[in-house]
Amino acid sequence: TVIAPGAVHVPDWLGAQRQGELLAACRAWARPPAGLRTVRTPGGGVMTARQVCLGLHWYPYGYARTAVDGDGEPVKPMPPWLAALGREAVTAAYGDAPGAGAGSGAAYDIALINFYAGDSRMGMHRDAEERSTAPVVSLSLGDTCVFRFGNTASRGRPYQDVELRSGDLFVFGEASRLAYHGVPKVLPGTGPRELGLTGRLNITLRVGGLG
Ligand code: MD5
Ligand code: FE
Repeated sequence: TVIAPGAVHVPDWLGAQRQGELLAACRAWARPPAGLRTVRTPGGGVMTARQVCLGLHWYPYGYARTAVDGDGEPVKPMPPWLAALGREAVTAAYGDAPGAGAGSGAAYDIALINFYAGDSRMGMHRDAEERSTAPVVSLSLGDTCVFRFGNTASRGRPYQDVELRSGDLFVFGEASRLAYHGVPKVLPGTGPRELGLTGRLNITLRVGGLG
């Protein structure tokens, strides 16, 4: 479903087996060193979603090679299979016409994994720390959330609220790459029972273009 130019939602893209495999990998990445951490914001607040990074470590507002606001250890590498999943996702969303959603064609080299407990939220923001214009690939596991997809001018209206469920793919590229967005609500207890996850995980795959 095309939500806006360049913003494509593909419900139920990951089947049960691939969801289980991705969750198991996320649990391994969440362990120290450079594991799951609480992100502190420059204003002295904390993000309610906890995060672990692969490839490069995101912090407000940049990227680093070590967990600068965590334990200081080197960030875990981006596995080639996850980079390949990013390419596959872009093709699933945009088709394989030459140049479709292309960006530079560079490899997906950053993954940000956000864990949302039942009361976690993410305020409206845009993702502008990457130097590449390649689409951001978003994969959801566990509980359903309300995802708020806004506009490029401000945090406010107009926006559209879309429910993202376990296994859903969302690709943000082209005119939607710099849109404001957030997660106003997680719907506890709505994930697939057999997955065995309490809460929600979101995995975003990105091309840094940061050398
Ligand atoms: C989430 N994560 O559900 C979302 C999904 C983040 C974040 O927002 O920064 O980790 S990714 C949503 C996204 C990414 C890039 C561009 C746009 C949306 N967009 O243009 O709307 O945890
Ligand atoms: Fe974001």
